[in-house]
Amino acid sequence: MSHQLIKVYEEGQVGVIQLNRPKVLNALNRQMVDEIVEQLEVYDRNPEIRVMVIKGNDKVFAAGADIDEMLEDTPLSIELTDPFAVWDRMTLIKKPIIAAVNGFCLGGAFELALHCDLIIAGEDAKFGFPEVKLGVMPGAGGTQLLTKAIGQRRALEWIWLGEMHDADEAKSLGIVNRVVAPELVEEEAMRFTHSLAKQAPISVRLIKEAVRAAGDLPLREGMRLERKNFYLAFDSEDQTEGMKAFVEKRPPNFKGV
Ligand code: CO8
Repeated sequence: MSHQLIKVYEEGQVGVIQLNRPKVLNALNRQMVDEIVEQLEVYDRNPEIRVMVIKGNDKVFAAGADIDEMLEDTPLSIELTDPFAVWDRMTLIKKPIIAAVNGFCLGGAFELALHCDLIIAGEDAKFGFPEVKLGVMPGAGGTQLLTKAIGQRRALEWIWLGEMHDADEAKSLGIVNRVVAPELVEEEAMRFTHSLAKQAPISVRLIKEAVRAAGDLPLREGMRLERKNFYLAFDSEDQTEGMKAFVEKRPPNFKGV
């Protein structure tokens, strides 16, 4: 698949997607979002890939949706083309997705990072939803994902005021997992993803499904799903390997089957 607005490469079992419109601070136009989601789906189907990373460059993750592209939109034009529907497909990705964030992570880009399972950020990262200042609002899941992450009152404050928030604040609220020096973001993200790629891949995806369901399902249904996934793990060779390795006092060698 050829890409124009993202770069794609693999490092071992980690698939990396780099946003690549540096002249406009990686502003996300519709083609770029389509390319990102299509590549995530390609990696999700590729048995050689166990974890994915989405990153910007060392100065900026992305400064939000492409404002120039939105200027001509009318209610009917976007109803008919439904450009944000592609975001639903991101919620169906089964393998882990890690966002590596330097610099601005605003608007649609913050939504992209919130759709990821974990965020590793540099001390220079700035998160926020400035849409209110443009007379609009988040449209790719921001009101839902931020609210689930930090609760209604704080989410309203962030989205109403449209201010930028630094990485330490985002970490203290549970939005960001790890904060490191700006020049170490990539290294830390790759270190993390390579160690995650060593875990049993079937366990990792079953865990993702169960944990993500906790945000949507009532407790009893969530527990039912967890139990089913636990039972399902016993159909994998990796379950036998993991338990055998423990008994034999050696590290496991997981194959993802
Ligand atoms: N869209 C288009 N172009 C942009 C964007 C953007 N979001 N952000 C920056 N650029 C362009 C600038 O126009 C400028 O281009 P040029 O050099 O041709 O003038 C270039 O990038 C560099 O930007 P600045 O000169 O402004 O750089 P500064 O360092 O002075 O400022 C800021 C950086 C503060 C990040 C500033 O660029 C800014 O405020 N950008 C807009 C941020 C914003 O409002 N983002 C939200 C957009 S709305 C949105 O995301 C809705 C989401 C809906 C669903 C998601 C769909 C993908």
